[in-house]
Amino acid sequence: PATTALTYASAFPADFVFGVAAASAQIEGAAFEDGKGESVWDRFARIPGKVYQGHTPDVACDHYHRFDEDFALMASLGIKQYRLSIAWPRIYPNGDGALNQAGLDFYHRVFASMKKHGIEPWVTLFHWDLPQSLEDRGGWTSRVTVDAFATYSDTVVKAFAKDVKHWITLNEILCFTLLGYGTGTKAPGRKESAKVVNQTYHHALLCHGHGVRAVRKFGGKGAVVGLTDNCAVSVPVTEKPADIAAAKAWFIDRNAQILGAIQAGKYTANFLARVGADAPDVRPGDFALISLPTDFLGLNIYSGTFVRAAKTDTGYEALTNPTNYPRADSPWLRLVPQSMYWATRFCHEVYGHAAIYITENGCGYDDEPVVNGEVVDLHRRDYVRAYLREAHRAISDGVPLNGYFLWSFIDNYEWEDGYQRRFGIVHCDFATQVRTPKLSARYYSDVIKERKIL
Ligand code: GBH
Repeated sequence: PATTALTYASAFPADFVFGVAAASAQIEGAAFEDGKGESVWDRFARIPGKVYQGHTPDVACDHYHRFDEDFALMASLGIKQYRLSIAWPRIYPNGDGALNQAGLDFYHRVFASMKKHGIEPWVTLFHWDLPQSLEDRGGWTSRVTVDAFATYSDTVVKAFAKDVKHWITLNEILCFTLLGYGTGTKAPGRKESAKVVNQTYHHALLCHGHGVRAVRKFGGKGAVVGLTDNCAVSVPVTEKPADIAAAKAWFIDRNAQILGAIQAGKYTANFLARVGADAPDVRPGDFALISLPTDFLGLNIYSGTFVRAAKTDTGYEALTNPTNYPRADSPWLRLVPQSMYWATRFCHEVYGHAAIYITENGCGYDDEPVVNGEVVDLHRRDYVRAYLREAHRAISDGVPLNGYFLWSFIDNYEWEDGYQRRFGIVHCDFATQVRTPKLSARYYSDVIKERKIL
């Protein structure tokens, strides 16, 4: 007998935001045009051995010159929300000091084009392209960067308040601090002590606070602001209460230094006990700024760690995935769709944000050739569908998850992996700059149109 059931075709709420995301250094190119200053990634890419085959962000997707055609393509796919970032070195080539009007003019053109194509901007103030001049003065280890960011964020929010209603302060604080100053695998490639690294993310937290303050002061009516965090994600090995409780305890411990500190308005006792003498130096007034109320929490969700209940001090045990656990070509990107459900649910339960947006979710693969005018990326279609199902499940269980941005709109400069690793739903031929929407773009376009999982 026939069945008409299509359980997972459940609809998303009418106001659920479906978007795509990208970042300035990864797509714009024009790295030295119209007065843009050098960024730490422009410098880092030229250090031999740091980036795959020495690839640089010099040209990337040439979005700087092609944004209008890119927004036309976005619109043709039915995408009406786009998360982008502003390149700090375009606005202040030296990080502070002289303002570069040509940099502001570029983003005025970008926002005008988005408006023409019916696309709403979600703007990240900082997505890793620190002006090299600030790095030369200590970078994230120094309060000089915090003061410079305060001026930069005031300038940018003031300049674009008419065009932008959704602001994100910083992208993934722990990523650019731990990997930029600890392991040295991202720009600026430094290997500092734990004490110094901890100071870098304290400074980044202060910048988050300055960003929030800038939006409150200059954002105008209806402006909202939040942080985008790459929270550590735990997934209970079974959905029995004991494993869920263990996964939640791990989640609280592992997210203490960013989300925990913002919520508590201080570094928590547990966290301070863990870092001991390496605790960041905190000045009076720091946490008043850091814990300013925000309107939403942005989460970049890609993968997760399995956790189960155990007879340990903490009551939990985190498991290491065996090498044959399925993953994308990025080795860290194990395919764990349930991370979408548990990350948003634990964030909601632990921190109580009024609204959560997935500001990134996606997967990277190395070989995705265009064959007969097509890229049949069924692997990405599967990934997106599986994670969206878990997003829908979170909403059904009462999590205030209000939107989802797919990373990324187009293949781009994947940091130390260069142009080798492709995250786009649109293929970019970096030699010719020809764009080809992949099968996943058509799929996502249909999902957006019908507002349900197809
Ligand atoms: C995002 O970070 C970024 O925001 C975005 O710019 C980027 O293009 C996208 O992901 C895809 O990578 O080297 O084993 O220590 C994703 C979260 C967390 C991924 C840290 C890389 C380093 C793993 N990142 N992770 S490891």
